[in-house]
Amino acid sequence: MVWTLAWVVAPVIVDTVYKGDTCLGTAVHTSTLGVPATYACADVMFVFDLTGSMGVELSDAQANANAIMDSLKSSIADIRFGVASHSDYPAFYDYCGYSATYGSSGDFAYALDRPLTYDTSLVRASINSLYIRYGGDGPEDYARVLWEMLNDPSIGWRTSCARFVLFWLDNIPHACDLYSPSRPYSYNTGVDPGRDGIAGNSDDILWYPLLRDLRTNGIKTIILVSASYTYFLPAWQYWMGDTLADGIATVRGSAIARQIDSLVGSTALTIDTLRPVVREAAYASWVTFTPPYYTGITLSPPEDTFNFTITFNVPPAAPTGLHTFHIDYYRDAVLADSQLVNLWVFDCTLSYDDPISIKERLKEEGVVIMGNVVLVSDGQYADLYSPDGKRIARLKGGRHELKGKGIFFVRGSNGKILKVMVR
Ligand SMILES: [Ca+2]
Ligand SMILES: [Ca+2]
Repeated sequence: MVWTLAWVVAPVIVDTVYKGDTCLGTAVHTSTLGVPATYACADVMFVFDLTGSMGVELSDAQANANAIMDSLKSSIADIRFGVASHSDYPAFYDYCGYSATYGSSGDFAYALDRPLTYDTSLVRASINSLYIRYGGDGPEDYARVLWEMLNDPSIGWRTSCARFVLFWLDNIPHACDLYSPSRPYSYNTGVDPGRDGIAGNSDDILWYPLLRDLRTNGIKTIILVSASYTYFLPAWQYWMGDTLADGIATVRGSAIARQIDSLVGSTALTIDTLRPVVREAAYASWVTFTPPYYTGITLSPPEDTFNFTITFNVPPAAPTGLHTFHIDYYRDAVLADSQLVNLWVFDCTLSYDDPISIKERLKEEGVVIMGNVVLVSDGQYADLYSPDGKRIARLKGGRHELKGKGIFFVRGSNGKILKVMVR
């Protein structure tokens, strides 16, 4: 893959491990990860509240859509944009201590107007096609819209690029847990009934768990609060602090492009967690990372490096032979880079590296190794591998000379694997 948000110095680890307790059952490596304080790659969703009070903000965003996209493109080489919009559920609700008509006919809870694309003319056309609806009561279904950013597969987020939601709005969300006297900015705004539109069942959306999920899924949410409703700005800054993103009062006119570019760029300096993960679950217990992750990172431009000590500990029951798996490095839930691991596992036999012992043992299996010469019995064969697991040759009955110094692996026709060092 192309390195984007971080890169490992050594993309391939090769080692051998003798399984079991009496032999050395571990191998230790150090992995260095370089993390730039900029984004090479990003997906950006523009999201618009289309309720009645948003007319000025929408026309301003429509007039400046090209400038906003051009400015972000100048900062991030590989960037795609998409569009979503909403007003509110077109229904009356009476639940968790609040009752109101949320929206009327013509209102809607969520629409994906344009999945993520490189084609900025399509994105601009989608933004220009939006028009103002109604929205009923003051609060709107922002929780539902942000929930869809996590759950609508048609958006098309890439796994290895930074993810942004830029949300133009001017009010506060419906959510039963928004009324929480133990927290600041407690409001009683009723239920967000979720996709089924029915209050009081399991798909209702809660606000604070949603913020946590946005954070753990690496979706950075930047709220552009209408310049006419800035008294909601402190609440949004408090809430979005939970997602490691921000809320800001919208600047009207062409300056909005620079404002957004600056906000997006500044988020590249902070990382919630930088974490290695073994991709293949079956190998997760073989690998220990020290530290397990880094957290609360503030990068110093242009980049910082982070080291992980990787310990491979092979269980006694592991099959002998070559084991191939991957270590993925995640920068706030975005796959930043990967490492290929080729681990050769041997039976736990003391003095296995002793050439005489190897010779005796191999002799039983139809293969004899003497220095750089491999003798294979008639009717038998042995496969010769390089340390990274590539099969170099199949050695049939007869005498074979290994060319070049280094480590080779020989797999006999009975499946036994032995390490050969040619000096
Ligand atoms: Ca409403
Ligand atoms: Ca529901």
